[in-house]
Amino acid sequence: MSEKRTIDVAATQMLDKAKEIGFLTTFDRAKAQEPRCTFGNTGICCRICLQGPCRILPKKPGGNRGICGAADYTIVARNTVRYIAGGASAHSDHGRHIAETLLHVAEGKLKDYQVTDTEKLMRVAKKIGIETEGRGVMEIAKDVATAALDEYGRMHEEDLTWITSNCTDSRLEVLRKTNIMPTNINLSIAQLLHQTHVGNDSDPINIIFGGLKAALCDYDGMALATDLSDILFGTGVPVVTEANLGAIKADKVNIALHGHNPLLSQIVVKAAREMEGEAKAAGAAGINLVGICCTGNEVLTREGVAIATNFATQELAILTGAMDAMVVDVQCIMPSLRSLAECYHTKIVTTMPIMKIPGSYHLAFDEHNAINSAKEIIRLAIDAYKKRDAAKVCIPDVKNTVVAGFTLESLLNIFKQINADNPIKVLTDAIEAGEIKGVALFAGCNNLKGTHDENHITIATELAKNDVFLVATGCAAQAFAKEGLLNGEGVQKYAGEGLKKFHARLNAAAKLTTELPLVFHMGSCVDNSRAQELANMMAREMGLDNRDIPYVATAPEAMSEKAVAIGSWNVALGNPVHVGVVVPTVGSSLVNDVVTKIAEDVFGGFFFWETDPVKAAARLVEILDERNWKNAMRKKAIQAKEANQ
Ligand code: NFS
Ligand code: SF4
Repeated sequence: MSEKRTIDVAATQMLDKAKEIGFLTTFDRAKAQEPRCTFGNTGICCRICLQGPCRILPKKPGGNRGICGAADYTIVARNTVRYIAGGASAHSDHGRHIAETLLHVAEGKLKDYQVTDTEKLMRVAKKIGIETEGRGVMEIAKDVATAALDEYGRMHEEDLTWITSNCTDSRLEVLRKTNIMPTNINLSIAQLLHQTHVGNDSDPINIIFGGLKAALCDYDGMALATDLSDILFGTGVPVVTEANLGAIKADKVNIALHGHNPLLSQIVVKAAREMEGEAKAAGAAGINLVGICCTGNEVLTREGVAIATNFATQELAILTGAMDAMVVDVQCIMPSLRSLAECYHTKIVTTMPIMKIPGSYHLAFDEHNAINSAKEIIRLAIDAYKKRDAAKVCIPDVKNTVVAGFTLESLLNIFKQINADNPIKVLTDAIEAGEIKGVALFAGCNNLKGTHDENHITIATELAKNDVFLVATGCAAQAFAKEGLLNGEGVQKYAGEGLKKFHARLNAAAKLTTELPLVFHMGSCVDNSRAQELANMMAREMGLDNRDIPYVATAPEAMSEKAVAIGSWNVALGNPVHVGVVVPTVGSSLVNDVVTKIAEDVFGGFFFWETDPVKAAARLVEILDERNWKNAMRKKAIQAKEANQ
């Protein structure tokens, strides 16, 4: 564990304050967990049945296997894929919730939601093969929602629609040949839990392939979540806002939107705009919404709401003393928020039936009465504001300008200003000309096994220096937002000459009121599907399978089960994936070799672990160089062959 806690100046100030007043934060708790148990750390501890925990003790006679006889490779493989099952459940359940909402909108059952982006609805309908000609918007929306819901429980063996309609043909062939193409999200996840039950599958390869199948369900669930959220709430366009704890305003009613599901937060944004008057009547200058984690990314992308902070520093937003309410939905919400809030006037409001915190205020969010639910929450915040203790307020004066909202559509719109007929060619041409080396996706969390945000920033600046085009989602994108990488100054500071030239061309064409950022913020973690769509477009344009395109992914501070699922489907879809923490597969050299080496032969994609951010960046650049070199050679060979004919 690193000695330095964070590279975030605002967070450092708040952590010093926490120390001063004797608060223990997640940073202290991370320290308290050291040293870690080697068995757990490397993945060779099994707790799958009640005879466990069984650990692999190679030197003890009889100890080199679990009580049932499970070897290290079985235990490691099972543990790993169970992370995937957890992640895929979270993402796909989120998608299901959105799909249900769209269905109910189409059926006229929900008055507070609408189809906002009909253009996207039409595009998605066409993509998945739903007739649009001469049909009404609600009719089409109903079919799209039904098709999405069918992914979860269809009884017929048909490949999942969002995978087949997004992936390239050559990639679909790989997925089918390797027998990992799912036909039913819920089935594959349940089957994976069955597969890894005590006394079931002990073949590590078979277990890993079962895991990849569930990982593809994670991809499918998030791809449909992105599409349907855009249909319901609009597809984001470039927005300018700010990020870091300095976005919290001393003179306003501050409400943090935290979690992942946009169904509630979108309505809170709407309600807040209508309730400025009530806040003013309470003596505040108005209502200030800020985002944390992926709910924050959702409302940033669509509504330009500022970012307060990311996962590891969520508690610190309360420590500012000016957070009046924190409204949470699902995922990545620390249970510790409640006890911290007790020392302040802050109201923690849980809203979802599967996410409650003992002692916090639970307001069951009801889609049928969404706007009233949202107003009730805002009134709680206004009431809390009245009880705020001004003496306790201490907001770090730290924030950066953020240019975000780069859904794939809005990014392509910029490319379109240069090449109206074939926008993606703007990117692939720049790669083929050697101006930029390729694309790197930054995804995932914070992990306090390292210094908060350090891996994100170091790897991104190193890649920028090496002319890599950068896109980001999740808490990685929020790290960049806070540290000033999501604005034009970031380009001047960190980009190499080639990347600078490419950006200059985009800036000239985009004609926005502000310069484009160094890293393009593509949204929340479910929006990794947007980045994958970008990769698929690159593959189609370059006439290559995904295994050959200069595209890499990195999760510099991966933490959640969802991150494991995302990384795994990236590998299955042909992408090299860096992870910046040591993962619990290293306890079995066999499993570790399969996911870091053999995976490349089968899928083209593979994992690599590297905790040193400079080394990780160098390796990512090397991979891009290698793919570019191979493509250039291939092109030369074709040209030579053509010349000989
Ligand atoms: Ni992704 Fe987004 Fe953050 Fe990690 Fe959690 S908020 S869904 S899981 S911690 S990036
Ligand atoms: Fe031990 Fe086997 Fe049970 Fe795992 S499944 S806890 S290795 S007996």
